[in-house]
Order: sequence, then structure tokens, then C-alpha cells
Amino acid sequence: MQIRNIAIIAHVDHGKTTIVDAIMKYTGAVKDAVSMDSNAIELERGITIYAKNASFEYKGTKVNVIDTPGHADFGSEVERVLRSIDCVLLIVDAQEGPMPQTRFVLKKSLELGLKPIVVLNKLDKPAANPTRVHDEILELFIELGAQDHQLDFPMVYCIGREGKAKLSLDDEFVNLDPLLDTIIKEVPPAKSAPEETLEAQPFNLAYDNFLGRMAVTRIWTGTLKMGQTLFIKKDTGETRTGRITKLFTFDGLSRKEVREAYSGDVVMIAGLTDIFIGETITDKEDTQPLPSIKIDEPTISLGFLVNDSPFAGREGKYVTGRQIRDRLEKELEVNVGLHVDFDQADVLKVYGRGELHIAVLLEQMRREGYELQVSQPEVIIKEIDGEKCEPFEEVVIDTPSEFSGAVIDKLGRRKGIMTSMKDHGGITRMTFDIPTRGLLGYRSQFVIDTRGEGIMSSRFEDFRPHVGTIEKRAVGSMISMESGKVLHFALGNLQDRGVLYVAPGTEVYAGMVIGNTSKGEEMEVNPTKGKQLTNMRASGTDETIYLAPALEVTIERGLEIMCEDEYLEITPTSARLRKKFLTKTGRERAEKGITK
Ligand SMILES: Nc1nc2c(ncn2[C@@H]2O[C@H](COP(=O)(O)OP(=O)(O)OP(=O)(O)O)[C@@H](O)[C@H]2O)c(=O)[nH]1
Ligand SMILES: [Mg+2]
Repeated sequence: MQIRNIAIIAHVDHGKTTIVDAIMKYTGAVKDAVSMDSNAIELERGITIYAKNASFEYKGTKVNVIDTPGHADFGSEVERVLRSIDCVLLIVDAQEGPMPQTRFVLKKSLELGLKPIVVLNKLDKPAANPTRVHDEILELFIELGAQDHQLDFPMVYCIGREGKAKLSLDDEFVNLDPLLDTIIKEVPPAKSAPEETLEAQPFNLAYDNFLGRMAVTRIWTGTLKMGQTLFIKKDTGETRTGRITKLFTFDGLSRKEVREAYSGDVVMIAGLTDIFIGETITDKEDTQPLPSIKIDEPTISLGFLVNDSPFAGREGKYVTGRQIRDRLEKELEVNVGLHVDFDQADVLKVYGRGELHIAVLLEQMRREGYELQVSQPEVIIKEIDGEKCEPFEEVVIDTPSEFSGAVIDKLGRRKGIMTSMKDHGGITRMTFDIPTRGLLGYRSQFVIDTRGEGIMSSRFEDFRPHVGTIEKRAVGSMISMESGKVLHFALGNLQDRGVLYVAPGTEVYAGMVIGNTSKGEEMEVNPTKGKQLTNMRASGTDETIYLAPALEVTIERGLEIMCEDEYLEITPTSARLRKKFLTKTGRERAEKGITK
């Protein structure tokens, strides 16, 4: 059977997974409506985090499809995948048009010489404007230096959610055939060369509790057999041997065990326990290794520590340094964008691709029963050619036009430089280049400045010369000076001073951060203080004081709002902010540089 290998790429939320799900259902590859987004955190957040393989059959052809994440923090997953397929479906929301991640994934595809199939999706949206968006995509192709054959890209219109596609705006939407026929017609068939020397290259890793490390691998030529002795080569030529203990192909959403697999297919292999992405697997010792696959470097770092707050160990199952260390070692088996520095005794320095990348890892750990505390994320500063450099991002903002002034002002102060500004229908779209440092902690301000109506997305561009100090509005914390249960009455008095993170009944300890202050100063307060009891009958009761709902500290929000002298404490059931030094004297001494 002929094989086609494709990846689905797009900006976050443009509908990749929905289309793959619809195809799987339409072609009968899955019986019920199951989603490719299968991980618990993916389901909860409604985003794809891990690139995933599936396959379906259409008109006698097997199609391997890889659904990729659209969020910029997981962009390195996409890049690896692009090296291992023969064509991409570039999905673009017919209302939003090309966004930062569209640009990134398209750029990578064009560089690899791929000719994308463009899918304009969500045509059912009332404000969809396929003609305008088509022009914008064409402009983007030209700007990114597409070659002539790439400019002549095939296009399909789609309503992914309804499982319908068409080739021309004048056609009727009926089913997915127009999209699937385009795939068969436009994607070059994978080369079938089972007799040739084996050349296969892993592009993703997975972990199985019984089988250990697994490698998702494209077989370019030859045949892969169970039990056969294989040579594994790095691009430096360094060679070792290995043996496959299990071999799977993809069948619908699941994997199917096979004894042999042939060139053109994508397989999952077990048994090569130290295999890494980009290495070459071959059956002849003198084969030239394939060019390796580059893994993106981390852009931010933070410390993971044993929780030492007064509530330590109350809620977590795994709390010791040893346990946290082992868990991170296991994570490194598959999370290739992550680095960990295990050298320091009391803190593990973790390096990742962005706040969400780290937040998802922490969320996963807390679900497994881990408890720990982390320090404030900071950007990685690198020296390039003797010059101090820092990460820069491209940010695209859509906001109702009346709020654009506030956004320009705030990002300008944070050293953002506007590169374009367009207005359509009362919505302003602005693009900025800004150091990642300037963007850290900006998201909540953005929500306030645009009254929650703005949309912001950003992605890492490259390391550029350091821009010096960034002026940010001072934020101060409201710190509890007592331990105990928070009382309604006390919060009623405190809520005028800032935004509160705790609700009545929450247990707090001295040194815990329970809110921020609107004036930006640090403030010690007592949220456990009750009303003075007198024998006079008071008019009214506590409950008549109206309390604004508390701002819940989630892992992601905590990472964003925490200050340098604070830790975020994460347990299976809570996320709390606290001062590193719980007492006032401790903090004062630390400020003066006295450590003992
Ligand atoms: N109106 C409309 N909404 C759609 C359509 N297709 C998908 N959506 C919605 O768009 C949202 C995002 O869809 P997903 O398929 O998860 O998007 P994605 O591109 O996989 O997102 P990431 O994997 O996180 O990058 C969901 O709420 C879908 O229901 C469509 O054709 N029309
Ligand atoms: Mg998805």
C-alpha cells in the first residue's frame, strides 16, 4: 500500500486537532468520537501539548498524520516533526488570518522545501473573510521568500468542526472528500525501497512504563526488523549497536505491533534505550549518518526546591529532594526541550522554552502527588561573540482600537518596538519586537488594559543584544504576619488596599503572600483578625461586607505575578505564594545582604 506522511501545523487554536479528529472519524479510523488531545492537561486546557501520530486509510492509501501543538512554547516539537514528513497542511483561521506561529511554522516548512497545502478553516465564523486571509497568506509566503513552486500552493476551505471541506468558495460544503483528495493528489508518495540499506531517523520520544524509552521514527529506506542488530550513528560518525525489542506502526489512534516495517512508514520502536532524536538507525556499519535534527535551546530558567514552608508535607505524597530529582530525570527521557542542572545541592535549576512549558511540567507533577516550591522564572542571558544577549519575542496583539494607546505605552516602556499596526473594523492589530524580559509579568496588565477583550500571542525569535534595565511598575505584596484561618471581616478591611489572593476560610501562615498592593509597597497585614467583641449590640454583621472574589493563584498565574524574593509553593491541592524569608527581620537582613 502506498503511504503518505503529513503534519498538521498552525497557530494555536486554529483548529488542527479538530480537523484530525474529523478525518479519523470520517475515514472510519476510529469508531467513536475520541480526540487526539488525550492527555488530562490537554483536555482541561483545550490545547495540544505533545505532537501525536495517527494514521488513516483513504482510497487505498495509508496516510500517517502528525498533529502538532500550536502554542509557541511547544514549537520545538513542530520543528522536529517537519523533518520527517513529506508535506504539511497549514491551517489558518479564516477570520484571524496568519498569526505569529503561522509565520514560524510556515517559515520552517518553506526552508525545508515543502510545498504546503493551505487550509482556510472556520469558514462558518460570521466574521470569516477568506478572500482577505488568502491575500495575507500569499503576502506571507512572498515575504518569507517562498520559491515559485511553493507560491502556487493548493488551497482548501474547511469547517473543521462540522467535518466539511470544499475547493472553491462557490461550491457547497458536503463532506471531507475535497480535503482528502487534495492530500492524495498533492502529497508526494513516500519512497518505497524495502530492499535498500536501512536508514531511519527518530524525531520524537515517548516513554512506556514497561518498555522504557520509545522512539517515533521515520524509515526513509530499507526494512526494519525485530531482533536484528542495528547500528546507531550520531552525526559525528560515532557508532554503537542496539536491538529492537518491540516494533509498532500507527493504526488509527493506537499502535499496532508488527515484526517488520518498511521504508516510507512511521514507526515506534522499543529496545534502544539510549536512542536520541536525530540519530541514524541503519543495518550497515558504514552508512553515512543523516543530518541531525536541531533541538531548540531553552529561553527561561528557574529553581526547583524542596518545599520548606510551614505547611510543607501536608498535601504532597512525594516531597523530598531525592524524589523531585528522580522525577526530573524521568522527565528528561522525553521532554527534549528541557534541561536540568543537577549540580547544586539545594536547588535544581530547570531550563525551559517558556512559562507554559514549565507550568505544564509543574501541573503534571502536582497531579502525580509531588510537592515543591519554585523560584521566579528569569530569562537566560547568553554571551554571543563577546556580547551580552537576551531572548527576544515577536508579539501580535489584537485589541479594540480604543485600548491600543495603553498597550503601546506599556510595551514601549518595556522596550518593545512596534513593527506594524493595522486597523480593521474597530480592531487594531499590532506587532512588536520585545525582549522576553519585558514580557514577563505583562499578561495580567494586558488583560486589565484591554478589559479582557485583547488577544495576545507571542513567540521566541532569537537572542539579541541586551537592552539594559527595563522599567516595570513596582508591585508590592500583601504579606500575612499571622498564621491561622482568614476571616471575612479582616478581608473586608484589606480589599481596599489591593487585590486579594485568598478567600475567607483559607489557611495562611506568617510570611505567606495573600495579595498585592495597589500602591506598590510591601505591606504586612493580619488577615486572621476578627472583629473586636464588645457587649454593645452592633448593627449589621460581618456578612454584610461585600467581598470581591479572590484572584486565585494558579501555577501559571503564580509564576507570572511572583516577585524575586518569593517562592511559589505547589502541592497537589494548592498553589501559594510566600516570601523566601518568612519573618520581617529575615527579609530586612536579606535586603541588607546579611545571610546569617
Ligand atoms: N467556529 C468554528 N470553530 C472551530 C472550527 N474548528 C475548530 N473550532 C474550535 O476552535 C477551537 C480550537 O480547536 P482545536 O482543534 O483544539 O485547535 P488546535 O489548532 O488543535 O489548537 P492547539 O493544538 O492548542 O494549537 C475549539 O474550540 C474548536 O471547537 C470550525 O470549523 N469553526
Ligand atoms: Mg491541537
